[in-house]
Amino acid sequence: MSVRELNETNILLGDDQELKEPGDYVVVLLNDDYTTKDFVVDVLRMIFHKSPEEANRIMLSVHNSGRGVVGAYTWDIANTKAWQVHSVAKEHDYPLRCVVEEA
Ligand code: TYC
Repeated sequence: MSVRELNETNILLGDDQELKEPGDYVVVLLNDDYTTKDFVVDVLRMIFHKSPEEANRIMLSVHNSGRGVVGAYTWDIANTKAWQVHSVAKEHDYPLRCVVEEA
């Protein structure tokens, strides 16, 4: 391991390591042909705490372009929200999917 950086907490990081800041992971919602628009709006409101207007805007953007960023979170929160989306979608027999990506 070579020394690349000595950060402010004095943790020695290797070349392949870096400190991630909160909000470094985005939840990306994916379009499909079966999930209803109303259900997607409900998910965006309940799980991501979006306003009705913002939820509708994001839903339509994903519907039209195939995918779209819902928000940026810590790794834990992004993955918890993705799990919640898949869980509630499965409960209602919808194929709605999202992915977590590094920002
Ligand atoms: N394309 C879906 C429909 O026409 C709506 C939809 C929007 C589904 C966004 C998923 O992430 C999604 N009913």
